[in-house]
Amino acid sequence: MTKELKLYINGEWVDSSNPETQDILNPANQEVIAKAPKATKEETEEAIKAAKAAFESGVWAGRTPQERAKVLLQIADKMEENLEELADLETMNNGKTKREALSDAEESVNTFRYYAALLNNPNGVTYEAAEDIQTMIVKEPMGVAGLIVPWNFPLLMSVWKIAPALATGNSIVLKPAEITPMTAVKVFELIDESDLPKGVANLLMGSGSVVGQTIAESHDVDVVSFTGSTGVGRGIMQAATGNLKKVNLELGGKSPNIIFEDADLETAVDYALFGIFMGSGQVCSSGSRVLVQDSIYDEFVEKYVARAKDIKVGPGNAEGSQMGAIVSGKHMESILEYIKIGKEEGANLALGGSRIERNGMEKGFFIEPTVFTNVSSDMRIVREEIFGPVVAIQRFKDEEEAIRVANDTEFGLAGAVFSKDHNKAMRVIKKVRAGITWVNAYHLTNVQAPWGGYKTSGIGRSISTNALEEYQETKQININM
Ligand code: TAP
Repeated sequence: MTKELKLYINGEWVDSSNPETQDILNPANQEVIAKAPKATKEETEEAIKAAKAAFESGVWAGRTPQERAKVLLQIADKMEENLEELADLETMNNGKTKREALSDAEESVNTFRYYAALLNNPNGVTYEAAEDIQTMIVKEPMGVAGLIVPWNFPLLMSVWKIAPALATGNSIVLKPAEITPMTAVKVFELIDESDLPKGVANLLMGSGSVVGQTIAESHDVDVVSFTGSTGVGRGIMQAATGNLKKVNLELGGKSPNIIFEDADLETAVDYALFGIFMGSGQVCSSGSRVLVQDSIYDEFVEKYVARAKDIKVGPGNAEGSQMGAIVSGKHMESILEYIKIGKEEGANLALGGSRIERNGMEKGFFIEPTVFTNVSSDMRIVREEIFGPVVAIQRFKDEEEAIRVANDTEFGLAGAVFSKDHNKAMRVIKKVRAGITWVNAYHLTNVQAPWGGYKTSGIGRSISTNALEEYQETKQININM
């Protein structure tokens, strides 16, 4: 039976007054797995009001850090008990492989535990400002945090926002992407079973233009944390000007992966494949531009294409699938359009390029791992974020050209360098204008390290201790002793 989802407002599961619903699909076979409500502007305002009332009452913000940590750990434990279900829901709704979904679920549990542990730390500093004057600098919650999440990591991106926002004592209103609400609903079911007071956490399903926009514009929302496209991020920043709310943006990328001739070739090929084909390339930090030094270009491409050909594409829950479905038919069409553009621009299609409609994938949204070679920096497939399993492999002559080409982009999210020469690798990675970088690796990340981008890839940082600041005010208290 198709599950009918509900909104979670002020600690209650409620139906929307809007009779229109959104079919939630499994992108591996287009089966309808649930029907989601489309919250109205009024319902969004109601959820914000509930969050504000909960904040002002002090039921959460007024609790000691240890009490808040206890609730975060409860949620983490409940998620761990439901790890398989969370991963299955993510695979079913997003299309990613079960292995990827399990890793996201485990990292989500770690994230709640990490922020619970941080609550043991001192909350500020004091110093002698002048004779008889003691100054305290303290951190305080901001109030209501609006959390807007994309469809590519529905669970992990939700938790990356929920955990630090709650840890710091805020109330929250979360909006998942319209097409991928399943794991967010499950997390809220677990939150509902925890000791989090009513009204502190609210969940709204609905469109970006209604629910998301209302959150971004609301004068009762004090901070908005958004992950998604650069275009929508710009709109959110404009909408936030009404009450000058704090804005945290995690946006798109077109990240360079620089392979020098002295790199360990097997390692470089491995990570350059993982860098783009993980999550079917629907990852903001994907290494979608691979830059390879002239002298090893042909050998690299030969090995790379041979390995990419062997990637097993299939439904995320099928045994042995290494690359899952594209999240929706609409997004699949957009990726196929970019592949067409690449061919028209004169890039060489070395592998893939088509939708897969065989071996049980007839009804799903699957695209072959796609490799373009002999590309140049002016091509749209090199400049624009495709957000799919499409990689462009470019040549460079020397270190100077590698850095110039790597930074020739409006984005600055991620980047990597492959070389056995430690000094060279460090010299180059420091010049890559991006917030998340690797040397001789790709995509490895952990909750302790701040996540976010330079240039149009965003403002602020997620996870790590940096994320606490995104949800906090800073106050000085000067005491005349
Ligand atoms: P978007 O279309 O930007 O959607 C992201 C979220 O914003 C969704 O919940 C969406 O709701 C909502 N939204 C849409 N219009 C809005 C508006 N006017 N006001 C407020 N909210 C609005 O992105 P996407 O297609 O879901 O995700 C793909 C993009 O996100 C890629 O460009 C990718 O690079 C980026 N991304 C970046 C990161 C990081 S960490 N930097 C992580 C993941 C994704 P609906 O679903 O209802 O439209």
